Amino acid sequence: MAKRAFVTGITGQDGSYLAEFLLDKGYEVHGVIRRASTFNTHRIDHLYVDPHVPGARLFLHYGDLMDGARLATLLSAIRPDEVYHLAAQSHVRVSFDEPEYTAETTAFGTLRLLEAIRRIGLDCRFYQASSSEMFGASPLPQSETTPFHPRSPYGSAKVFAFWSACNYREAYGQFVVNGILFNHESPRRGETFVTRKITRAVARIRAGLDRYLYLGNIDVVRDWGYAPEYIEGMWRMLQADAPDDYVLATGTGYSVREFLALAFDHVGLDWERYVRFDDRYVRPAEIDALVGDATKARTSLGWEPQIRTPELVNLMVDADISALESGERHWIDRPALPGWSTAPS
Ligand code: NAP
Ligand code: G4F
Repeated sequence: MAKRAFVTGITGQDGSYLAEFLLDKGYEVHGVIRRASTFNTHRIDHLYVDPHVPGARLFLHYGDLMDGARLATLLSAIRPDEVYHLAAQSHVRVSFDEPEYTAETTAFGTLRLLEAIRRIGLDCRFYQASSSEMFGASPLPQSETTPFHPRSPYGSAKVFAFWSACNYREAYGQFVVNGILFNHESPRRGETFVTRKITRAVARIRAGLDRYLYLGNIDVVRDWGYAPEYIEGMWRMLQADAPDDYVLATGTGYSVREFLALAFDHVGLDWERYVRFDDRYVRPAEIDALVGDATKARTSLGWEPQIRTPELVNLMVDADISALESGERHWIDRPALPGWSTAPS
């Protein structure tokens, strides 16, 4: 019997790579999508097969983190072996504008799922998408034993979700893991996160379509890895003998300023001529630096990222240039990783 996975946030960056990964592994994949007046499935359209076609293994269901009854109905009907909970209001700057909505989705959304699983009596493994944002102002490098000091409504909501996950593991014996992931990026990254905003702007400025790129604080440091490698880490956490919490990170930090230099250098441009400051992108509270220590994931799960920030920058700039030149998004955009086939069927 194929394993059955339930994925929230399947239309996001991570959800789309995870769906590819699980389909490649032979899973039946059930994804939750939000009803919208426009199509929001562009990241997974290349994976979709009409469910009436024999052998289809990707199924999409309408649902929302705000609607606990719907989540319970879906879980009860699908009865997955593994739940990957990736959906969230995931933008830190937006969480300052919409703190209540962020808490409702990013914090209580996790609780709704955990409680639904408990009430149904479902025997499944649960992955919680925890975040390095929870460490906030804590000293570097940050590991599983570093105390949390969140600096945004998003970070606080993720701390609530983290402890809810631990609590359901301890109280009810559920197989629940927290993946504490540092920033991971790709050509599928949302266009308003800083890496993609930069690589997309490089492609447009190079083509003469834009003159300037407007940014906020460019002195902050982040540990940027390559999203498909982190997806494999999530899966490995759920295959372990016992549930636990793990940091995934590259262990290297670069400032936004350094990211800018790498990205513009890649096309032979001087970033200082094109970048302007706009205080609209400055946050009421900032995290100066996040750099992770993923020793536990390496020793316990055998997880080790291969792609570091400079290579990531190049692949993202190249993807944005090629998307602009062809007028198309390229969703089958990842180099082959060990154990992955090169293209989903
Ligand atoms: P993303 O691209 O922003 O995707 C978020 C997903 O959540 C989308 O599918 C979105 O649906 C869905 N979603 C948002 N609100 C929802 C709601 N109310 N009900 C149902 N679905 C909803 O995020 P990502 O980068 O893939 O990240 C995946 C998860 O990992 C998130 O929980 C994020 O907080 C966490 N995380 C990410 C990073 C990172 O660096 N990428 C690091 C640590 C943790 P739509 O497509 O309809 O908007
Ligand atoms: O790309 P960002 O918006 O990512 P941030 O805030 O680190 O959050 C991302 O990573 C977290 C993991 O640590 C995830 F949990 C979260 O869901 C998300 O995926 O901003 C990175 C840095 C920030 O310090 C920000 O202030 O870049 C700085 N920045 C400077 N100018 C900007 C901009 N960020 C954005 N988005 N846009 C700017 O114009």
